[in-house]
Amino acid sequence: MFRPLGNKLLSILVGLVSVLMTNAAMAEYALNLPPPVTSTAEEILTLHNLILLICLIIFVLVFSVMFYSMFAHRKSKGAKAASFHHSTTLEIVWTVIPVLILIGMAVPSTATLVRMEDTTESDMTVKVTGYQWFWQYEYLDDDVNFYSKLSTPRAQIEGREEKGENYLLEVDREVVLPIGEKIRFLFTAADVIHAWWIPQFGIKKDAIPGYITESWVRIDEPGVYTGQCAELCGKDHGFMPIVVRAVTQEEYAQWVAENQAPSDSTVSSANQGEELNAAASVATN
Ligand SMILES: [Cu+2]
Repeated sequence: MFRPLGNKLLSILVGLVSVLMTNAAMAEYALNLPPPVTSTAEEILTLHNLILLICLIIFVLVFSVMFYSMFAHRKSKGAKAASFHHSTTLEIVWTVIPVLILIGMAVPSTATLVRMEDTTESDMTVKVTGYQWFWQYEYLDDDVNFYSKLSTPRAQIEGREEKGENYLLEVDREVVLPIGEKIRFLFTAADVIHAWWIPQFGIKKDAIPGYITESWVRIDEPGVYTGQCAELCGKDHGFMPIVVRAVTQEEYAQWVAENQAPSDSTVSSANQGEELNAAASVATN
């Protein structure tokens, strides 16, 4: 009676496994976090692994005891339930052990959080403003200022053309940053709340109108890193990607020279930069 159902289940399972095992599917799904390229992202990955391991150990211990108890003390073997009501020792044990585990998790997590918030002694500052639905980048020390918008062709989005390799993760102007420098970001928004998120940097920070939030990175490896707005900000929320190109310091200096604003606007944006720096230090104090 159960044979046909069993066979059906088996074939569904085999089908699922074979779909998951194809190279195309394997390429799209990754089990772990993306490879970290900053010390913050590295620490987050380490924490993630550590806490997952602690959870796994607890899971195995609790379920082993549970299944063993259910099997060894089953009714058919004549097991009788104990009838005690109160055990101070037991209550202390099952309170103290979880507290110790939580402290063990809180100490490294707090240390990482504190390091993530420490934007002091940065080498340069970039102000990021979120708009519906693009980003503005102002390099406050280097007088570079531009907007960065999605460059995926409309035809790909509407399905009239085949989707490209970097579909929805490509922009007209990339954010160029030097490796090895401590880069401080100031985030704000001009309309609604957005969030600047690059998984490989370990940064996800809200950009809030009328308010400035801060973060920082020190990128280890040259490369192109992508991210997206991570705060539902309206109909094109999924169409305001972030693309950062991390380059050597020499290449960065060259890029700055090529992209610096013409001298007539230098004064106004320099003043703006100072005001923002002052505003940010007020916000953090
Ligand atoms: Cu947004």
